[in-house]
Amino acid sequence: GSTTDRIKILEKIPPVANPQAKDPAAIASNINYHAHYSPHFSPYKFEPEQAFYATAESVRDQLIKQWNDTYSHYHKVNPKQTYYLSMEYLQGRALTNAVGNLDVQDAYANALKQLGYALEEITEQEKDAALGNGGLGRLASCFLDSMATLSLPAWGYGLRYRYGLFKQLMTKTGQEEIAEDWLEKFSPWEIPRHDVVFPIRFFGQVEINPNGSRKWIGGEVIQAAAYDVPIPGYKTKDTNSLRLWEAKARAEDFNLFEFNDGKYESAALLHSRICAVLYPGDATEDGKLLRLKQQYFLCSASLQDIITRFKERLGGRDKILWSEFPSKVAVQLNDTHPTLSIPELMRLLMDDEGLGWDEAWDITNRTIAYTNHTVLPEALEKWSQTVMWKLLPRHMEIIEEIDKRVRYTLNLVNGVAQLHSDILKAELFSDYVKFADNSELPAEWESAKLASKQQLANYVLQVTGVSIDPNSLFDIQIKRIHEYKRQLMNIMGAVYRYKKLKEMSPEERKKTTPRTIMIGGKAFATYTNAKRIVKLVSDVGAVVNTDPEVNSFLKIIFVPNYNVSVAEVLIPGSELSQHISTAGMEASGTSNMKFALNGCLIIGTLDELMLKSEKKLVKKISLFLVQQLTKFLGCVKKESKDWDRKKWTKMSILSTAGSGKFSSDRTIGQYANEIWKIDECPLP
Ligand code: NBY
Repeated sequence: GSTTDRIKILEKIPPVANPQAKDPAAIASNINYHAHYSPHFSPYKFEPEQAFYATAESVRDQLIKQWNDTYSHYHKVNPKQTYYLSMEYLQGRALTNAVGNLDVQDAYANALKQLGYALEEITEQEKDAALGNGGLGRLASCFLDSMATLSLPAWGYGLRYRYGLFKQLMTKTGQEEIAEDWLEKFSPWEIPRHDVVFPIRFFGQVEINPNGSRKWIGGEVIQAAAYDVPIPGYKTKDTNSLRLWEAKARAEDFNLFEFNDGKYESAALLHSRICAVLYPGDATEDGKLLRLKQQYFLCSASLQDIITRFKERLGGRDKILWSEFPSKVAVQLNDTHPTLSIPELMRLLMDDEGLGWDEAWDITNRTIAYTNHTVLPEALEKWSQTVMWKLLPRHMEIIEEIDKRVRYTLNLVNGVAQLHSDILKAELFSDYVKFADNSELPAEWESAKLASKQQLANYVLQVTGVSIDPNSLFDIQIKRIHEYKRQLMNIMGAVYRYKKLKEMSPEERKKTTPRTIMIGGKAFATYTNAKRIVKLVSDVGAVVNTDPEVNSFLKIIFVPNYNVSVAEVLIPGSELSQHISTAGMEASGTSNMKFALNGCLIIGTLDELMLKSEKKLVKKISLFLVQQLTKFLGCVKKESKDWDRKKWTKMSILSTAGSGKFSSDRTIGQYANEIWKIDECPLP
């Protein structure tokens, strides 16, 4: 319909607030209510963008009650609660997830239809919240979903970056980065909590009180302000929170005299930039001081908030029993980035609450756990002592003391993979084999896969202009571009395939399985080799895809701007995916699990080095390439010879059936039992 048509429809539907609307007509009125009474745009506009915001606000209405109820319930029951601290969350889009979890998908689709829109057209309007880089950030977001789904009292804490991970634009010269302005208009999902503000100090010095206790004073103070994002669970009313901190300067911290004097870079203004941009991760060279400030900002704000809540929930008891703290609070650190939480909790307990070292250390030890995500030494963060002493003098005292006392007794560190996994045991599969051979399932399975491949083909056409054949084999590699992840080997394999096809006679070519190879991922902006790989893939594609002799047998696509919502189109449409990192380099990988769950077969590196639990890491990736390429091509050849639809379908069904273990619900259930020791706390 046209703009005027839609305005006419709106005029016929009374705008009604009704936040609990369930039937389509009432929901349409509620959407109209938001279009009218929470206006963010000029009146009489109801283009897809305005319709998205009005719909999202209507869905948020549905969430608010259960969100508030969940919070009050936790407050009343006062269960042990987990706090997941992460510098990164790759949330993607929230609308589809919210209507799905609220079980109002059909009602909203119907309501929007009455308003002249398809739900898909509206959900497409939402910008991805890309407050993360890759696997580590997406894992954090999956964990939040699972914590809510399992009715666990568990919140996330992160930073409200103004600009998330850059948007990848493909030009003639390869990748170009442009800022991803996810907050350009506003996010309908965040609620500023104007009552939740904590001071965060940087620099300054340590003062020794007459009684010998120490206090950190001076320096610069900035405010951390809370923004909450609702995290609805699947098939539950429990709605948890992701609390994102924003840096703010108070009027009294802002030196107007200096500013009038032409000193526009006043400390307060500089500080308010702490949350300006997500550290683009991965290669870890620069922006060190800002990054350290960001990390401390997250740790300090979150811990002050946690301690405040701990006190509030004691219900007016005036004596605080600090020994109870670890039975009310579990803190999980997502990799090294938030590890300043350890000295910060020590500082808060000793300097602000007056506890002694031993008691503070015992509490800290029993409260905080840490997950490691990498075996690459260069990805572990290091700070110079000079910088640390300058920025965080009191923390350095505490860190040195910890180092002196406990250097050899660290506990509670877990990784992200179970190496000796036994899930591939034949017995486990035996039950499923019956279904895989069942006469109806394979046909249904294939048609579902074909429908997803068709959607993926439409998407590829839309973003690259290249049309691909949904009946060809879809072979996909999507992840951050990194030498150790070996996209280079994959594209070399594709070149080899192309050369082989060129050598064949037309009859021979017809016997091969037509294949579409898709590679997508962002390269760190200053990582030259990674950017050259991106360019190579797109250049090889340009040659192959326009070669009339072979292009009905092989297409090579660089999928631009790989992110969560692009993954949601790519993964369901995949039949084969590449997980070919150099042995010993990948902590676990996570998209491999999503591919397997979606019935995709995966080619993976047999990590013999890790299996033999050898400590030596493979250092020189380039030396590997030729030798590994031969092996890789051997594997590729075997897999194309084996390619027969019936066999693929059976393997695909078995792959999905056998991958239940890789649900993040299982992971979080295990974290809850084994590490956090928290119980579910569902709304009655
Ligand atoms: O975490 C990934 C690992 O590479 C992958 O093997 C694992 O499965 C996944 C989940 O556990 N790590 C990852 O995504 N790391 C980063 O994105 C990252 C971000 C920032 C920095 C370093 C790494 N940094 O130094 O700032």
